[in-house]
Amino acid sequence: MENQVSNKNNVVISGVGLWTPANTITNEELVESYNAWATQYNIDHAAQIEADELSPKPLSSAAFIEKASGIKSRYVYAKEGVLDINRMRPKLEPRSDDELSHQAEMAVAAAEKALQAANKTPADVDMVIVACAYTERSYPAIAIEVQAKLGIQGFGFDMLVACSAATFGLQRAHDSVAAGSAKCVLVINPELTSPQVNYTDRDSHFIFGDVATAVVVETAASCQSEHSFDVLGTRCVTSYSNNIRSNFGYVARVTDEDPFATDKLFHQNGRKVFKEVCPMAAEHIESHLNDVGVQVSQLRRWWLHQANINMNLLISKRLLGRDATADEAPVVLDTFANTASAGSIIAFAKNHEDLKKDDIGVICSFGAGYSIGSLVLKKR
Ligand code: CO8
Repeated sequence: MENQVSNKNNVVISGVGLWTPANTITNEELVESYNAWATQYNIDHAAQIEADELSPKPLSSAAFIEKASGIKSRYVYAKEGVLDINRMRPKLEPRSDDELSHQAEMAVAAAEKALQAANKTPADVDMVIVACAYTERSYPAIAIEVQAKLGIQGFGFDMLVACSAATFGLQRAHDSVAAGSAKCVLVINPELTSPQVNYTDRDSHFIFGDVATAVVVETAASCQSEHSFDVLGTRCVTSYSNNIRSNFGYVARVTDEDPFATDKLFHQNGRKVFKEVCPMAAEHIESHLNDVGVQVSQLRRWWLHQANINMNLLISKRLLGRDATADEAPVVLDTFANTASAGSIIAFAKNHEDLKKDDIGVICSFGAGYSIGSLVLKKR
């Protein structure tokens, strides 16, 4: 079933912006710090480990990380603290209520680039969606803070859909423009993931990076961009799963739990996620293409979610019957790692200007929830 509102306006994507933090952490740096932490832990807990009361912490390996995930390095908003074995988390300076929040700062930087690409100014925008995996506070919405900073009239709101936040946000933007409730929407994904990463968990310490992306969605009639895309269709689906979870939340105050305990950070059953999500994503893309009358063989580009290179290879191979080339399904995981909902948008930002008129591509995200979102785009 197509998640489509009746179209009053033709909707286009007219600009995309990518803001990349200045700091990087390579696999080697991360593994060296994790292994030093694990070794110290094992020394400190030698008696309990000997008595079988505790398990020793296993060592990590840069070679494993690259082979299992395709990740070589990641960007982080703040590097200080992450590699310090007495801290194992980033160190951010708190900001007062009168200062721009960290996430709004990231969002504004990406939004300005997207507006420039779309040849728009804040005066053209009337709706701001901040869509990401976490927001650093509940209210006022980060989107409204961004709206104020950029001087945008209209309205804004935040939405959280983990790795599918960007595509779900783009569907909200598309539907609003199609229905006429907004003329020009900024969908921004300030993915500040590092505060939620458990850098003492060997299975997940390497997965995530920080980044911000932004996309401008508007009517075809108002578009003045050099590179724009008709939105042929959007589709979102969710199916409940506990296999990717973070229990961090405001209720911890009254359940008397440690708000930063291991289960409050990102954790997953990665193998199960891999096995269950790949077929779901492949079927999702196939049926979406089918419903908008596009053959898989017609796809010029796949801007896929960037969680794991082997997942992307499997999904595209299932549909194409062969491996997709790097030109067909670009990978940004090696340098960005998994950036939650921003991954497919980074792939789009870095790989869309070469498409020719009428070339067709698909943006598809998949992740926690489970959630899957896609947009089929045609170059104008
Ligand atoms: N170093 C060395 N060895 C390791 C390491 C390591 N770092 N980690 C695991 N191993 C070992 C394991 O212990 C295991 O050993 P053994 O065979 O002896 O048991 C062996 O290597 C294989 O381990 P796995 O089975 O865990 O390894 P996989 O090959 O399955 O790869 C992956 C692990 C990379 C995690 C893989 O399963 C994967 O990518 N799965 C998909 C995960 C995914 O897409 N998740 C989506 C999460 S993102 C999301 O939805 C958004 C959440 C919101 C953002 C959160 C921000 C913080």
